[in-house]
Amino acid sequence: MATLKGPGKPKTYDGSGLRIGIVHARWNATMIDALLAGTKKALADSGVKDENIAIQSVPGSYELPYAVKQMYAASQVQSTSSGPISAAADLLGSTSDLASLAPASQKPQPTSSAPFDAIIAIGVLIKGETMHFEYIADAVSHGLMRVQLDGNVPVIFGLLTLLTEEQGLQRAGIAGTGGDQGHNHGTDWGFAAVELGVKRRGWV
Ligand code: DLZ
Repeated sequence: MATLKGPGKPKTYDGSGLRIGIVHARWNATMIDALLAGTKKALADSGVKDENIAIQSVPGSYELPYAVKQMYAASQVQSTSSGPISAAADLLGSTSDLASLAPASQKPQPTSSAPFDAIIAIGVLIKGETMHFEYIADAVSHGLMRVQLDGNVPVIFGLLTLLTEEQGLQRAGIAGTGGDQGHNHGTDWGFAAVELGVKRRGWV
């Protein structure tokens, strides 16, 4: 049955030749972890190779636009240099990936040396008692849009802007309203990244 909301039944795109970047904030870690898992599952289901997914973390959502911009720039440098070391990880310092602690020679190497085909920015903002939420939500939304248009790279908007924690649990697929699990929006973001990454290589 067709649903009113959401992107509809995902058409399958072949992500096996794509390189995808993910930057996630660490605030509201329970939801972030679930959203990240949903995103990675959709990428894997689309055929994106594990070694062609680079993951970085930043403290909070406010840092997402800058991190996406730097990560993409680093992947462009990497694609024009012969060095196998992850330029993105070097630039930002990976915090979320144990593999980054390994010497460069032991790190999983990407099978593609092209710049990222799409980058997914993931954050969870929960409204508090001040105007903080409004300022950050607005700044991050505009910042991410700017990065994708100025940088000419698809940036997937994985920012949940929530009025309550319950809304986040539903949207992270942790706990729904009717005793169900809700819907993990991370899967939508993963599929969106693959679709845009594939289409970016040829719109007509
Ligand atoms: C400071 C702050 C607050 C109050 N709430 C959130 C939040 O709900 N989600 C989130 O991702 N980040 C939050 N932050 C942190 C800011 O995004 C940012 O990391 C700091 O202000 C430092 O720039």
